[in-house]
Amino acid sequence: MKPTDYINREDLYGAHNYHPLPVVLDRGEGVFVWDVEGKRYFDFLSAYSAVNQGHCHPRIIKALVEQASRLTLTSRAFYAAALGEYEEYITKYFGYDKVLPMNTGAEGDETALKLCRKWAYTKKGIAENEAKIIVCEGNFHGRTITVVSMSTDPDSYGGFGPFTPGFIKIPYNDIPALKLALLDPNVAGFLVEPIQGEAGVFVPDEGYLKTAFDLCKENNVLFIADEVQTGIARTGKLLACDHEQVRPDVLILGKALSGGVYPISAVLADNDIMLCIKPGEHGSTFGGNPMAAKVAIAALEVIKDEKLAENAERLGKIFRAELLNIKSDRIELIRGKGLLNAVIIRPKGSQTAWDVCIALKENGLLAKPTHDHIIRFAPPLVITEEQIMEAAAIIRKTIEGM
Ligand code: IF1
Repeated sequence: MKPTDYINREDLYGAHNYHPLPVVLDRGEGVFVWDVEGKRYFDFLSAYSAVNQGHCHPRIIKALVEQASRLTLTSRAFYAAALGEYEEYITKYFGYDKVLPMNTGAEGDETALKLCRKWAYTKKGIAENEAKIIVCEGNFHGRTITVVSMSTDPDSYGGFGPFTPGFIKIPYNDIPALKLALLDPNVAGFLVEPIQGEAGVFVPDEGYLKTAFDLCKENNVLFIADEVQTGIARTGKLLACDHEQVRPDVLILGKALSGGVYPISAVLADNDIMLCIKPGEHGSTFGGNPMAAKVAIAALEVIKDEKLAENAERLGKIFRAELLNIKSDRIELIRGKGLLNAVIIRPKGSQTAWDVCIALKENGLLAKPTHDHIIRFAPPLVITEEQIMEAAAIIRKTIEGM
């Protein structure tokens, strides 16, 4: 089969809810993926930061395979040997009393919203059905109806109404707007991404998260961090909130919690909050299954043992410096933290970020445009200095040649 045969088959039998770059991948290892014709690429998307530990990390795959042949799923109707081990491991790792395991990031966000509402009624004393949660314009938290109800992106919410009520939308990185919204006594939570991914790796001003956190505390409002994309070493710290020494009341993780081998998400909180949800009030068939438990432990061990946060911090600086060296009027701005970076492309004629990504692909590097003019660069965190220099050279050659 030729690449176009694979593409046409997906087109014919799959829903058209994506518009992929025309490359058909078949194999991955570390920072590299190979297409069906055997051509090798640097993966500078890392499955939207799910593959922080690199493709097919041997330690994570070993955990997966071992547990797969032992016990995969029990449901939560019974206890499972692996679950408690994982719960103890992850809560100590991130420093919270409790974890609630789910599968996808969107489910993690949904779980956090439900937890926040329960807490509002049982602890804060808000009247039933009156709780409000503040969210930020430009957010991305997933694809479910409630989650797109929070969205301000017409592509995400358009045509999917009616929507879930109870959200107040304020501009991101805007403390006065947050102060104003917090005047409403029915506010129970503030849900925020420490860096907005979909908005184009939008890094807020220094001090924004800390000030927002303090304001939430003053108003007895839960600070809920969606670290599905920014968490697990991506931005140069274990959590992006660590850059400002903020400890969220509710922490949502996903993506790299599995190293990209399996859908695993989690919500972490202390007892006072987490125990507001009682037996039978929330759950999932697959959430916290034995395979997920073992995979997540291995994925988190790799982050620590291979010092991936430190690597992201160090190589992120080198990478941004290399990008700044590119001599091209096509680059408007470079921004990011650790190895979550974006280049804003200045349009030229009809050429967009998409065309740049096509050219990058031809030169052996995969990246994905977001919006018309932004390219996200987020390689696996196991990348070496030599590899990042090679990748930066590809980006330079490509952009300078356009
Ligand atoms: C897609 C973006 C990234 C997320 C945050 C929750 C979720 C995501 C902060 C939901 C998911 C993804 C999913 C992916 C595109 C993508 C994305 F461009 F849309 F913004 F990563 F940058 N919170 N992000 O970023 O997690 O339910 O998907 O497991 O194809 O929709 P999920």
